[in-house]
Amino acid sequence: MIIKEQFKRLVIVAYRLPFKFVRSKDGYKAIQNAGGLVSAILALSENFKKNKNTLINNKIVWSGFGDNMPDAEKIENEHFDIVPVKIPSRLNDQFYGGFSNDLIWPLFHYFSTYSVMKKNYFEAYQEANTLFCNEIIKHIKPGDFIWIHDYQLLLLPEMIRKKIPDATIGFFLHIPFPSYEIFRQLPRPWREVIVKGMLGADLIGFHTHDYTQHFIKSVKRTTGYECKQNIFFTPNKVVKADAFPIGIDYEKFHQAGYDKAVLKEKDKIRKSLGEQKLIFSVDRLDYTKGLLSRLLGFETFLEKNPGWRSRVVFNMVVVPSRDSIEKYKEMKKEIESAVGRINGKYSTLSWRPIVYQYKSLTFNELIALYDCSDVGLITPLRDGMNLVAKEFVACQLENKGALILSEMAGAAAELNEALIINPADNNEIAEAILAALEMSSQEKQTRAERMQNRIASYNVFTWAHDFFNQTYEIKSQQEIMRVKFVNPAITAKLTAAYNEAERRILFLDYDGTLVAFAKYPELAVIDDNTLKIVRKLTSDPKNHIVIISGRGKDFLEKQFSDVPVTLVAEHGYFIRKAGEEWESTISADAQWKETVMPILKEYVDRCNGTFIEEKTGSLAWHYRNADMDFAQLRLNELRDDLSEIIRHKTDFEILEGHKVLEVKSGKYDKGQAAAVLIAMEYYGFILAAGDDKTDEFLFQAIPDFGYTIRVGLSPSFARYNVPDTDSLLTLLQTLMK
Ligand code: GDG
Repeated sequence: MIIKEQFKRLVIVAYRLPFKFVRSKDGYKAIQNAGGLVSAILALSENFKKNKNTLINNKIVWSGFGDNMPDAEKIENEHFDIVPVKIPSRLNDQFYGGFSNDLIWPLFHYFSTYSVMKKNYFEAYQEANTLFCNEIIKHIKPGDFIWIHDYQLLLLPEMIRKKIPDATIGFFLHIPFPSYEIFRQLPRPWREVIVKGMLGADLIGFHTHDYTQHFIKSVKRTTGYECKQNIFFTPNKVVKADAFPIGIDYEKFHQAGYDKAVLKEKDKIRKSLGEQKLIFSVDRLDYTKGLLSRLLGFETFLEKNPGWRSRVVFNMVVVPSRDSIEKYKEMKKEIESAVGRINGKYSTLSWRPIVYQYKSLTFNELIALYDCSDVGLITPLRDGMNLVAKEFVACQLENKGALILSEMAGAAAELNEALIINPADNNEIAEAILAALEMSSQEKQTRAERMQNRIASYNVFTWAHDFFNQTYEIKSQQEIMRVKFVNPAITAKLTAAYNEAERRILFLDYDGTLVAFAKYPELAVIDDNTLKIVRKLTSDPKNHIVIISGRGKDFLEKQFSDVPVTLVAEHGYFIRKAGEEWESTISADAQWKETVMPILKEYVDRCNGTFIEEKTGSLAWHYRNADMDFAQLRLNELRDDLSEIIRHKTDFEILEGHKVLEVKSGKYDKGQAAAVLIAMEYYGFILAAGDDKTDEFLFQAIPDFGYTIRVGLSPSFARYNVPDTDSLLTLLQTLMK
């Protein structure tokens, strides 16, 4: 895989710094932290060096919380330039211990009852993310690729974006993104700040397709932004969300098994095991890891399979983590008491079923244990990915042990050849242990090799490169769209053309273009300021201003009662020139309404929050206030039902707009109405602005020399975009200066 030329330097931002700095006799000693991300980035940086990668040949910048940092001018080591972020310890308690670990961590792992929703936690979280932002922006250079990691920094992408609008920002979440039903337990304003915070990135990565889908749903429900094939259309840029299952440095783990020191370690383990089979697990102390269910599963196994007693030993290593927190302390006690109980029940003079260790292992010990194990027993109740599962597979050299893996781990999506279990079911764990111990060598080998092939290919480097490349792709897409955004140069061009023309016609759509959407159509009335701008436009005798809308004529008339504009109502069914009477452009009897109305009513009943708007020539089914996904389902059904009738009757047709399906008499649209008005005299300047699918007809009717502007960021026939109604109003004012 190629890393595209564009990125010159990698800037990692993660809560944890990859090193602890401990004072020693000769200054400071850097000690590498244990943990998934650190291992991944270190592996990556070593690989850059090995391959003399000239694109990313600078040191990697790593910014993180700088506790225990020596007070030195510049802190670096052979891999990293370190940018510490100073967070006062009380703030850190509330931000990291509080919001991150007492709220987001349990909630996103579906332990919602453990989540402590405190307002001051959220405030601390915002404050700490701001401290990160302020420090980082001091170090960013053009060409940097800023890669922000994990749940402690969900707000950081948007914060950096505000300060450096052009920055390239990737965000990766290492833990699950939960279903919307869980996410919505957060207070409403927090939800919005969190998803908008993440959307500040160009690319947002998750471990699995499911997490990505959960995120997409949460964004849609929280912000209403459109999303097509994983791409969000936010007001000022497109953002992509996708699955990037993190990998491991496969070769490092696989080859380590041949290392002399590891071979020695393996010898030691085998000698102490004798004829016994080994079941192994290693995790940080955490309630998400399913440590207790694992013990209960093993207990059930011993109970049901007396023949295996004294022939198998379960080595359960728990790595100390967060054990100053009450929940973790309690859990540790529970685990230790379960180990004591099971060992008490089944031990003999010469055999202890569980060897429990509360400590970290050295890398060599870990590799040796992985390979000597007959069974890897990994049973998290929820886990973003679980690297231990992949490492276990990579380390199977001789023994080809069997992997038992929880279906709740992200890794289960890739490691299909593992024995996949539900960790809440003791019996299933017990049966899987038996199946794994009795599995033939041939089958174990086949399964292990298949998994090895996969993780050897999509390893940590492929993962990172994939992420870089996808960011590059989305940046290029943004670039193409940016060209369309009205900028000062385009404004100048428009103004010049406006000033030159003797006669001008400006078509302005109403909802979403001049006036923002409201909960119900009748609430979207024009405000004084907008009316003033429209009035000023009409005061220039060179201007012909047309308000062109899908709205009924009475509503439009009321909004523009004393403004000399041409009104086009109901998508062109009616036209009224200033000071004249309404004229209908078609003659239709709208008989079809009798057939269609009952169908629409049925859909109002079947989809809560939807309503019908009746106009002379049309009936509109609005779904803006309904659950979007559910409405989408009903919309598809409604479209099918109506198409079935249209096959037999031809006096009406379907028109789809922004969160509305409209059924109208015959084939007319805004484009036809505009064409009629344009043909009436010679206009040297033509402008059309709209925000909706129905305005696409209008854009297509405008001659090539005209200017078409789509409000909002959506694929369009329009030549230009502006992000929102305010920007359009500003542009109109600029034209008149
Ligand atoms: C988070 C997500 C996601 C563990 N004990 C020892 C040791 N380790 C190393 C393992 C592995 C890493 O720590 C643990 O990674 P996990 O993925 O299992 O879990 P988390 O720390 O919770 O990581 C997780 C990960 O981020 C990456 O995105 O997979 O879902 O929760 O590399 O080898 N290493 C040594 N001794 C130990 O005792 N040497």
